[in-house]
Amino acid sequence: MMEKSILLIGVPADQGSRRAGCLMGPDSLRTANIARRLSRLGYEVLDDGNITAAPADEILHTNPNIHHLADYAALIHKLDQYCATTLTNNHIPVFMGGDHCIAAGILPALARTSENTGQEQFVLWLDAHTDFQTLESTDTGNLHGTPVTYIIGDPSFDGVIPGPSTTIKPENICMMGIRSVDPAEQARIARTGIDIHDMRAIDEFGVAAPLRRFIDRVRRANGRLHVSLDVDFLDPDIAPAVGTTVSGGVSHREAHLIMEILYDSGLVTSLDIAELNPFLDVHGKTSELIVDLVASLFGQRVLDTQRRSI
Ligand code: Z70
Ligand code: MN
Ligand code: MN
Ligand code: MN
Repeated sequence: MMEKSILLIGVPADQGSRRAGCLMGPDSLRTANIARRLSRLGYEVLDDGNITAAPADEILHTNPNIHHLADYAALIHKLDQYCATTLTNNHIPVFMGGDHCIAAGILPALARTSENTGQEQFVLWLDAHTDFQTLESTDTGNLHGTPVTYIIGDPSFDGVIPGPSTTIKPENICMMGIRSVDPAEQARIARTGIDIHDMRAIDEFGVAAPLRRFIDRVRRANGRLHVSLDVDFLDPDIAPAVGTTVSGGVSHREAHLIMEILYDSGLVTSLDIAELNPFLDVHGKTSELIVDLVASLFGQRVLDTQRRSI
């Protein structure tokens, strides 16, 4: 997949939490020269500008904490339409968020495309959080905590907002970096077949072995692999530009290794970058780190002559 051109798409959405700033994410990544870094690796890089959904009248829900539900539905619809009309197999889409709500719009559309080509859609979810709240269980009411529930299909959305056109199979999702799970998320997660590697597992076994096992599953299934990168996956010391920092995150070296192994697999078909809040950054260092990681995902390496057997 990696010989194709890259399509950058900005999604400056920040209704998913009560902390403003993620809407600056796309422009911060552009300022950190994401396009130039990728073209230097030999890709044709196109920037399709930003996708926004018009503000919608609030939908009242029985859970009084929920806010911006109508905006969530509008964003999902807009992204779904965009993917259906614009994406082709000629480009690898790189969605620059925006908070993690964007995944709820992107993934059902990607899964539909995969279904059309007879392939399975897989997702590598890199995050401190499982984002496994439902409309009923969320106590913060922050919808960026719900996209995984939405994409696998959940009755709490039925009759409230339109559900995903195509669902993702829970067993096709692998999560890494997890270190903050709400009580309401625990029981539901245990019931799904999601492959979860929390920080305890990473400390014991590292990132390479579990990632390679997941990649093998994707390859055996002739799958398409989407990478969803929540900036809070990284340790806040190296990536402070997120609203919900959780200490004890993935290191600079572990993160690059993940990206390098993913590149070597040749299986990555799409990427989203979520939760980058440049308002909270220190001299742009988080945006620069993210661009550096994206470069590793697309083939940047330390030595030109590097050879590796997987
Ligand atoms: C918590 C909630 C969350 C991202 C924070 C946090 C959710 N589970 N997700 N940052 N990306 O509010 O539901
Ligand atoms: Mn997230
Ligand atoms: Mn998170
Ligand atoms: Mn596993």
